[in-house]
Amino acid sequence: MNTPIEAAPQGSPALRLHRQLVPIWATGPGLHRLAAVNHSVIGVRFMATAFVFFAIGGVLGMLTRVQLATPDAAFMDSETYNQIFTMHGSILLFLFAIPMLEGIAVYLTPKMLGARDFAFPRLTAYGYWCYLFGGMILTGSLIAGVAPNSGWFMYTPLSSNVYTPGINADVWLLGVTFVEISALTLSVEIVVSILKMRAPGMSLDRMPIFGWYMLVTALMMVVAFPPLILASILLEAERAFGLPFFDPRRGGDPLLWQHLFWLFGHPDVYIILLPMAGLLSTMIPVLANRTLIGYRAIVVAIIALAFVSFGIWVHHMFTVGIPHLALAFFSAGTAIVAVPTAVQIFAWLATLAHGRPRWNVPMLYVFGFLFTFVIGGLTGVMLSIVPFDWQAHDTYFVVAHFHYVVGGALAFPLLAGLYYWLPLLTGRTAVHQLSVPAFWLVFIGFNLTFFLMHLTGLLGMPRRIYTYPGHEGWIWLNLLSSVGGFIMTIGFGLVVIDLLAQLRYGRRVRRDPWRATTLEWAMPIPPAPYAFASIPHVKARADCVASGELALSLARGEGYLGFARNGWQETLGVHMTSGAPEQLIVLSRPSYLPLCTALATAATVLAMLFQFYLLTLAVGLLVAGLLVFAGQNAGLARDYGPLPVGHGVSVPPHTEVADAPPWLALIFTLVADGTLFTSLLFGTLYLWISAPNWPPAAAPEPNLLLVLASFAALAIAAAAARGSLRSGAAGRAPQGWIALAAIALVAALAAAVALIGGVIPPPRAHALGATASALLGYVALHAGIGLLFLLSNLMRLAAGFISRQRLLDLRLTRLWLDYTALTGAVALALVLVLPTLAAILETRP
Ligand code: HAS
Ligand code: CU
Repeated sequence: MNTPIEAAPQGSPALRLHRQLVPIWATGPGLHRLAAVNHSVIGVRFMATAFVFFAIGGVLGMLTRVQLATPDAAFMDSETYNQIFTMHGSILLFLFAIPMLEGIAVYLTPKMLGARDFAFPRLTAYGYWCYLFGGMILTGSLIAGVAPNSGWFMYTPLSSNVYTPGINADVWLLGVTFVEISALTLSVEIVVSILKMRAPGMSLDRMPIFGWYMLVTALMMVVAFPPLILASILLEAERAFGLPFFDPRRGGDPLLWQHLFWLFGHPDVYIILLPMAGLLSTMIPVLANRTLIGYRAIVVAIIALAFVSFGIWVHHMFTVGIPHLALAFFSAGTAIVAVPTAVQIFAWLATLAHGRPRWNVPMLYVFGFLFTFVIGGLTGVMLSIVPFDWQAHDTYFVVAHFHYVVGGALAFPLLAGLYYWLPLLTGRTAVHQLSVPAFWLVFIGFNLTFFLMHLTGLLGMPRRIYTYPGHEGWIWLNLLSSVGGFIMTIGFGLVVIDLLAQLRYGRRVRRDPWRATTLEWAMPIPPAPYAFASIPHVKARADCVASGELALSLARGEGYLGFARNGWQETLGVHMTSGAPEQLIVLSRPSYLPLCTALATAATVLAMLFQFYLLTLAVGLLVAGLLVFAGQNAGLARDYGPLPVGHGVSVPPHTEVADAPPWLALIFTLVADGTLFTSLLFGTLYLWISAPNWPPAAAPEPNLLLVLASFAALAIAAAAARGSLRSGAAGRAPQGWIALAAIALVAALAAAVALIGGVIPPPRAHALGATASALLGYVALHAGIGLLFLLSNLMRLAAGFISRQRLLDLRLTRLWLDYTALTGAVALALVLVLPTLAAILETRP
């Protein structure tokens, strides 16, 4: 798939350039494939793996339909059913939906934006391996019969050790967190790549609409995943070490889990929707033969949607006992979310109405999407009305709602996209004999299965029951739902056969079969590993490009960077808003390190799962070591100054500019980290305000001296990092400052650990002690990571990667230590005042 079938004549400029670039960018054969970092390769792996998990999740769903087809069925027992429906939901949401959108983002975004690759190729590869191993751990548990069994939302106290004593829940908490951390790294990478790595001239308002969708989605991911990651860590700490965050007998609160979970869970549904809507907004104009109507309105709508979606999570909790005023607020907020969604629906309909639509297979799926999604959206608005939700909550009506929206928003656009973009991946167009019947089977099966669930739900059938008695009037509805499920499955089977037939027998195409207007078609297909032989200059909105003609000129090297230099994998970095060329980004080469680091990370997760904590520590340190090592030869070991990039433009390499990708990446990582920290503060204050059994019996007295010492040490470390940066900039040796920062960090770490040791009430006895030790643990962890930054600085100074012009490393360390000192101050202050806060409470039983 790496060799384009460009039949350029011998010695033509295009062929010569191709021959120069391929050895630089290609992934090696055989075992070298394990070292692949190229976005096309990793993107395809992500999507293919996600499809495998889709099949597994789908089979599990069918098993539940077999069990529920008839009343009092004995096909499986309740425990097996619990594992199967939990894994069905968890696999489809965490191992299919999110990774699939990551795969699409990785594969398509650079190509649509006119870049040669993503900003951190090795990180992409690491993210993929973590996803694969995390997915294997989760599905493996199913084979071992210890799969998670408390539902995809893992509600406490059901998932606490009292009710789920085995390792089932731990598998979920650790496995899903592992996969989420990989998703988080990718989301940071997506944001940075979209902001910095576009074709020159592509200002933000010239970005193809898909770029906007991915940017908003990735930003949402940066802030949506941390609450769930935190919740999982806290619950795992409760299960493994007895810290009672969710145990009401010891000052915890099971509802805290629900808040943190839905704080992630609700935005997550739009995180799934938006990339698919992005695909639709890209395809529909091409299929309708006219430009998208309402580009600006859509951009505004999705930004609004992103904001609103973080404020309405409580609609999943209308029945838990929320004050009336709050119910009204969250209900109104939820209903309002229909507006930005409607803006997009109407923009698509208008584009279709004003164009000359082609009625082909992708269009058939677009129709399938519109039909199902609108029904699902409308039932969503019904559920946003509190009195209705009180009736329908936890019934099959909700199951019908979310299958309509998820199926509508994910399955149909995805299949439309697959038929649309597969020629790009494979160089072949569809065969079509099977496509149309396959569509109708999926469509009819889908609606039969899920439409009837509205009725079963309104008749009162609850969710998550493994069987039901025969006299409730639910029998035929359930049977028909199951029949529908089989029809849909046969449909999906046909789709797979159809796509395989396309791979094998499809007609070969050389470029742009759709007369598309976005840049991913402005290259020979299938794409070469370097994507663009030279990088285009964008003069108008980048979804109005004559891709076919542009492709020829780019292949001849007439754009930017139409040459090979030093064997570097080069691409251009631009100003974030204006799109003016600003830096030459030199990307990292294929390496086995991502695979090794992911293996070590998986070992850490497994060691934790089986409670070998010393081993956990050892392999955890190995992961840290590998990460530091991986950073050792990143960047360039000497100063270059401005280098020519073509068209008379010269820009410095990214190592010599302020706004380099790693700098932005750290900023967005800290945004994610800060969200996690804020969630921890929220959790602490939430328990203080509303958990039962507060205040604790013991009167705690934090050690003021240690708290002050720890804070002072963090401040000294941050100041020393500034000193190190200043002397680096002045051309002096910063090693002394680095040593001072390290000593201060060790002192801060020691003080935080000592404070944890002395926490009263003991962390296991009451949530007050547990939250205090969690806050202190946060400080200690960040101080520890700060030490890794300093270590890396020393090693890279010695290896010549840091100079007066190349200060990125020292700036990154300064930023990290500033953040550590800032959050440390807040955390330490809270630990200090928590006991006083607790003391002012009335005793709550
Ligand atoms: Fe949802 C539960 C409300 C969209 C996914 N949703 C879920 C769950 C999932 C999910 C997975 O308020 C269950 C989780 C679990 O396991 O418990 N949802 C909404 C609303 C929208 C919505 C208002 N959901 C989605 C999307 C999803 C998704 C998108 C995945 C991709 N959802 C809820 C509520 C619950 C819920 C409650 C909790 C239920 C419970 O009790 O547990 C909106 O974003 C939908 C907007 C879209 C439209 C269609 C197009 C718009 C047009 C414009 C005209 C329409 C108007 C409205 C002006 C509305 C065509 C008129 C209103 C009428 C009713 C006629
Ligand atoms: Cu929701």
